[in-house]
Amino acid sequence: MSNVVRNKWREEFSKWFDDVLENGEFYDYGRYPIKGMGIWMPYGFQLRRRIIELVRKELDGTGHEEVLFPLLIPETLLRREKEHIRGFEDEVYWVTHGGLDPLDVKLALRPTSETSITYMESLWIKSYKQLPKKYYQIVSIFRYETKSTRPMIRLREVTTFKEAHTVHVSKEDADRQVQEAISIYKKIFDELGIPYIISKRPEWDKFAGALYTIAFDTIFPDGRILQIATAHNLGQNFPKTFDFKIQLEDESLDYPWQTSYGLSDRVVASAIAIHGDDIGAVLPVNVAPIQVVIVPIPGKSVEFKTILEYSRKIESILSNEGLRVRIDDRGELRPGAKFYYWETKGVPIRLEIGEKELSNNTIIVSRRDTGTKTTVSLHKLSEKVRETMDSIMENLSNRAWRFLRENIKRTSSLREAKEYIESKRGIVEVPWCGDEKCAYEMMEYIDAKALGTPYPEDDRPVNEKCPICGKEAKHWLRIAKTY
Ligand code: P5A
Ligand code: ZN
Repeated sequence: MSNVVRNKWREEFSKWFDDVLENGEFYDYGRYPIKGMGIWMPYGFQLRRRIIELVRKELDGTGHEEVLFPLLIPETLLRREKEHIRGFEDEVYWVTHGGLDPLDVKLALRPTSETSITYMESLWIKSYKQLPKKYYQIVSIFRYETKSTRPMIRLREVTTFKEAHTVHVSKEDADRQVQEAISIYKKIFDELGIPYIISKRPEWDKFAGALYTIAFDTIFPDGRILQIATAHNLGQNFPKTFDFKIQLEDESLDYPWQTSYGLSDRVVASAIAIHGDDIGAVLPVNVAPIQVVIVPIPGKSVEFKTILEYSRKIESILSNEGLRVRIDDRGELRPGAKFYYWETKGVPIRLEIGEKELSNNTIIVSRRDTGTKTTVSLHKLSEKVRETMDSIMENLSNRAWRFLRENIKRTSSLREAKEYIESKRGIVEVPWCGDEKCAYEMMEYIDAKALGTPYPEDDRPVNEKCPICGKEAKHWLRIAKTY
């Protein structure tokens, strides 16, 4: 179609993303008069809702209980854990007044909920018998982000913040919980065909107040890396500051161990961005608000009404099977314009029905991902649609995983690493002694950010020297241009 720019998806990705959110009517961003805050429009809201349903299903199915905490956190609670507040100090929005009255205690719009949840847990949980405890909530959080804001990707109001918070008797249990979080996130991302690499974040980049942080990163079409989820072992840090002790099996008292893990609107952004093409989005089939669109095509020798009737019959067959189907019966639009409209929105399957199909009792099935068209007879339609849905999902996932794998380069030459990042972005893995200073020098030279080291840890020796200090390397350090 006319306004398709070649390679726009990869080469002008930011523009592509803004245009798709707007033209696809997903999300209105940049017009609301507060930076970093956007509006979920009906179509985008449906996509978001289905992704949330998927997240809920996985969490509910693994013994997590959904809760809802207040948006406001008193300053006194937020300041208890010192590392935590140091990490968030310059990102907190404060409520200072109620009407005209200044408040005695300032209230924070939660930037995350470790402090408020731990406070209440300290009142609820008294014994090892109540553990493990796994809570989660899906809420808005507020962070006064200083890096440049972007729709869904770096928000100041994160509207789809899923935060899980768990409590355990021992460090080992908390470690195991981090493993469970990882396997839950793998499942969710696999269902969406979103590829990922898992890294242990370096000490200087772990979550404020955590013992360690494990992160999921994905690659965007422009080769930049986006953190799409994190899981933290929080140790006993928060319980210690809230005097939160539990009775153990041997009747002694001790602080419990915690984890937290989260994901956000970034997952919706990834579902839209990663599988797209120069025309627009291509949505993962299982969360697409509309999975099949039917476009009746006017013919010369039959009335449009008759084609429409045949289309409605097909619609009811498919929707009776639980598929999300829509007929585009708008009279004023030409078929080509309708095709383009639904392509931008990423509808995975289009059925085209004209006079020829009507007289032969057939349907044209067109795939959004490959553009392939197949004619099938009516009695084979359901089967064909199901099969095509599976095949699209598999293709999207394979394509995305291939792109991620093709954009990771292991090299012991810093110059090669720098050239790689400059020419195609992606991720480089360089030998590293483990010293923070060496990592900073490498990041500065390559002009990119350290994601951390591969997780789970690779037992095989690196057998390379740190290119900065010349000492034996302990790890491969991943470095990339990030969002
Ligand atoms: C884990 C959940 C936490 O806040 N507390 C509760 C822990 N971790 S985190 O890494 O800081 O955030 C979790 C994930 O949320 C996404 N995210 C954002 N998405 C959009 N805009 C933002 N400003 C933003 N900040 C964080 C990231 O995917 C992050 O991994
Ligand atoms: Zn070194």
